[in-house]
Amino acid sequence: MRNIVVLTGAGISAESGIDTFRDGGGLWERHRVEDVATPEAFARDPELVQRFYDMRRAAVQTKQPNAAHHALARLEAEWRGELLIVTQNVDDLHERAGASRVLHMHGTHLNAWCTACDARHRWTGTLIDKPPCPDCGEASLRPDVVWFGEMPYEMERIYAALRGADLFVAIGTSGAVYPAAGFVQDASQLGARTLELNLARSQGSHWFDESRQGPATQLVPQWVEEMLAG
Ligand code: BV8
Repeated sequence: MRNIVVLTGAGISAESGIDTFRDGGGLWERHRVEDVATPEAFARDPELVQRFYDMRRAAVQTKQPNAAHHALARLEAEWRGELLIVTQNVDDLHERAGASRVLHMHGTHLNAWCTACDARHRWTGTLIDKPPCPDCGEASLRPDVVWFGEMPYEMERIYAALRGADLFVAIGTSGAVYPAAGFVQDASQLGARTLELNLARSQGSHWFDESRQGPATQLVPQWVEEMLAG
């Protein structure tokens, strides 16, 4: 057991006070996906979309990584083999907990992407006021997140890591969104052992060799202790 791929979702950041999407009171209860998280929505009403992401970008900067983020950063530092974190989250809590091998397959809140010159810029402020791109000066900045119908980032590196994985672990994800929700089947077919750590059984729970239920801040440090003791 050397190479581990960990997939994380909104559930790992829930105890840091970041809303999940589908749980009670989640983002999708207050906003319609098709109004705020598709390229069509952005073309139709860019102000509504920019306000939605400006709100979330400001909020994430007031939150702190929790024990689950810190435990994964510790595993990265102390594990004898390779650990890669593939996250669906657009927050930076994995990195702020000290992890460095993190792929954001759905982008990040803290970047702005210029659709005129394709440059990406670290961004902590707002975009609704149409600020000029620092490179080309065009007012063409959008959130650097992957919307529904858009191609996720880093797919080649993710599939390469899945091909080399001995263990695939999914943490805090409902298994509702593809292609991420299909990784457990890919990993399983490629011979990896699969483990789910989630508050409740996910939609893909039956694909996992083992599923443990509970809050991430309890399950993840426990699992990391087991791995480092093994
Ligand atoms: C694409 C960024 C082509 C923006 C996001 C196949 C079948 C059906 C549909 C499709 C398909 N293939 C593609 C689609 C279409 C679509 C899709 O999947 N639709 C769904 C709704 C059916 N997918 C796409 O459009 C994707 N693009 O497919 O391009 C392609 C095809 C093949 C290969 C390459 C490309 C792009 C999807 C990305 C959209 N952008 N985010 C933003 O953040 O605003 S998705 C967004 O929602 C998140 O990133 C995440 O992916 C998803 C939310 O899911 P979770 O993170 O799991 O969160 P959720 O709230 O659902 O669940 C939380 C879980 O945590 C729960 O299980 C809960 O029990 C648990 N939990 C809660 N608290 C805790 C906890 N666990 C532990 N501790 C706790 N305390």
